Amino acid sequence: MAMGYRTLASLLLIAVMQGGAAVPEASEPPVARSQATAELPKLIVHKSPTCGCCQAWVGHMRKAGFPVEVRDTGDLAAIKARVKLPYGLGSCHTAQVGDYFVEGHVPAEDVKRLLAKRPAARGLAVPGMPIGSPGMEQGGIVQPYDVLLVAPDGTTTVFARHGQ
Ligand SMILES: [Cu+2]
Repeated sequence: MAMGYRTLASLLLIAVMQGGAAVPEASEPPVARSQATAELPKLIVHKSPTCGCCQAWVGHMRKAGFPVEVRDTGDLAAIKARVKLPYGLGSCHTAQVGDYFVEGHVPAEDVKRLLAKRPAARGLAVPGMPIGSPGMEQGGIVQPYDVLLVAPDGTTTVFARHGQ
């Protein structure tokens, strides 16, 4: 092994210090923030009325500039079926932006990149509720997680990695 653990750890630390908490797939230019923020479409968030971390995620998205409409519901399963969320990718809330779904605690920056790239896809998903994702903050702990891009055929690829 050419690179010791310590070296690797310090490289990772440098990456984080340079603002590289999120590692987008290679070869994608960063989204021009001002442009993306100026034209953000409405985000519709379906959630149960008692979900606290859902509301925290709504706050995260609003802070990032998204106009958010919250729709409380007792039947999230019906929403997930309607937007064609594949089985096993579910989380506590389901949002819609344009023709895409945004399932779970997806960081706003990834939704912005989705809207800038406009890939043929059903949407983005963070299955479960990873600690440290937006709306799931607990101290400084970040449980590494992936944001998945769900293709029109329901298969997934990694859209962004966080917490690594
Ligand atoms: Cu949650």
